[in-house]
Amino acid sequence: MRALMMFIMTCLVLSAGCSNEVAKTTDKGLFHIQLSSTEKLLKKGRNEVIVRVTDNKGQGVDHAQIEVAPWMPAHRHGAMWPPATIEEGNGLYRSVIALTMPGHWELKVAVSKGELSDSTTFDFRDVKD
Ligand SMILES: [Cu+2]
Repeated sequence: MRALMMFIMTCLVLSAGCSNEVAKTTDKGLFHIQLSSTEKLLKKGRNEVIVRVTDNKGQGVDHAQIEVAPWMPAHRHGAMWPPATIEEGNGLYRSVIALTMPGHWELKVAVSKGELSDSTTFDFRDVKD
């Protein structure tokens, strides 16, 4: 049991800090958001991130408004440039996120489509240079 807990904890830490793919369901449960990158998620500087948005049936959500907002809680500031997000089709959106410093960053991703809007916040505890 203890070993299992350790295993789960390690996976959680890895999925938040080390991998280049993370996924979460939005706060109201309306959408599922997956972030992925060919490089580490996230690093200081320029990050090109694919945002995949699916609904509760696993279908890609097209023509949604996607807002990506980085925030550094310890210093109470965001990014110098708001991330640009471009729709690619099939529920995929490409976002360029420029982070000005290493450290703990939060990334709030908000999705709105028609009457529906929902968001979630991803946590990146150790953004490196
Ligand atoms: Cu800062």
